[in-house]
Amino acid sequence: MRWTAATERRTFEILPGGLVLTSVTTIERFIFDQEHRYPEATGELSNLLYDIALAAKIIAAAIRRAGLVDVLGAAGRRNIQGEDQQKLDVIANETIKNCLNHTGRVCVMGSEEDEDIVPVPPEYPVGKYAVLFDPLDGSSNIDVNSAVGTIFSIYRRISMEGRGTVADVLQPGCKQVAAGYVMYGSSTMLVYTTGQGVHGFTLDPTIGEFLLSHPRIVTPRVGKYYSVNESNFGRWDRPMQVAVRGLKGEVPEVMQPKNSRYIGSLVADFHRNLIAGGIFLYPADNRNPQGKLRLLYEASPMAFIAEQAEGSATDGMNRILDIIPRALHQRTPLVIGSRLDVGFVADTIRSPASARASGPVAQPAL
Ligand code: AHM
Ligand code: MG
Repeated sequence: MRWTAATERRTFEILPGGLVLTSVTTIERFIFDQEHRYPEATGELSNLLYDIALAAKIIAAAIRRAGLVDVLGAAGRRNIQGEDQQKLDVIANETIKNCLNHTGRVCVMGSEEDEDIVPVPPEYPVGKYAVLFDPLDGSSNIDVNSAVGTIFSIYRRISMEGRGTVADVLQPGCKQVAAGYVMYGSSTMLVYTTGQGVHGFTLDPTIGEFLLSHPRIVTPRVGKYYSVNESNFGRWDRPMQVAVRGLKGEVPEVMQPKNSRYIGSLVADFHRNLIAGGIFLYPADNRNPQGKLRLLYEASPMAFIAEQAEGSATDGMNRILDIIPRALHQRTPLVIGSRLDVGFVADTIRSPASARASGPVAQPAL
């Protein structure tokens, strides 16, 4: 007996030997179909996204074998942030640069792991896009086999010709033409937006392709989770403390109490909240007065994805996508996720009553 079930994403056939997948939507086909809705599209952005997907597959393969080959641990050098680079940070960074630098689609790159902008080598042609990335975010999780991710952000160049310049990467997030992340978790997922909704793909390791698994992701308006490093509670200003106490249930008539979930890996924390609903916070504190996370290759791409999924993102005062960057490695406070939850935190920290509020300023005893 043969039976066929077609869904938007794939076609199955039940044959006497079992279920067989006979048609799927690969990331290549999906990107191609989306871009070809626009007659003026040249296909360059599609190909650039596909280059990034290729880099993601190479990085995923390295991570999968991390415990078996000598790629765990420190690389013995520090990046621009003064952080010890892990070997996989270096591998991921080189992989992405090598996948992008020769294609003629990119004019300049910027990476968390490189102090200055990364030019396209002189022997290769340049193209119209500037790409920023955090090659392996949350890399402190690598050695304990927890989820890590790659984050990327794409702008159209603003310089007129030649190799790209720093001005091409210092653009506000609202100018992004695409952004996304790859999560190397229990499965590898690539989630991206080009401003036409957010779409997720899961890497099928048996065929080595990203297949459409989460079309048109919309995040719940109110979430179940809040994600923040609460060991910093005593270092936040009082309005932020009041806001987080509100998320925990101190004002149940205004804010539904939430569960806490924090991995310490932005991609994984953000992804869980995107799907299940929730809010991620990395506020400024008295050790990191500008916050910890980087605007251009962490906050802005995630903010573009959040807004496209009907969520929102703020630094507490400003929409993340409106911030004009001044430096490649600029930091920003970040509050991102379900729209009403982000609104609650923004309203609370702007409220004069929060600055006057009583209650513990230091971390409450458990
Ligand atoms: P990284 O870019 O050096 O990996 O740091 C960014 C990571 C984020 O993934 C995560 O949200 C945050 O740092 C966790 O910081 P903390 O350990 O202070 O909670
Ligand atoms: Mg990072």
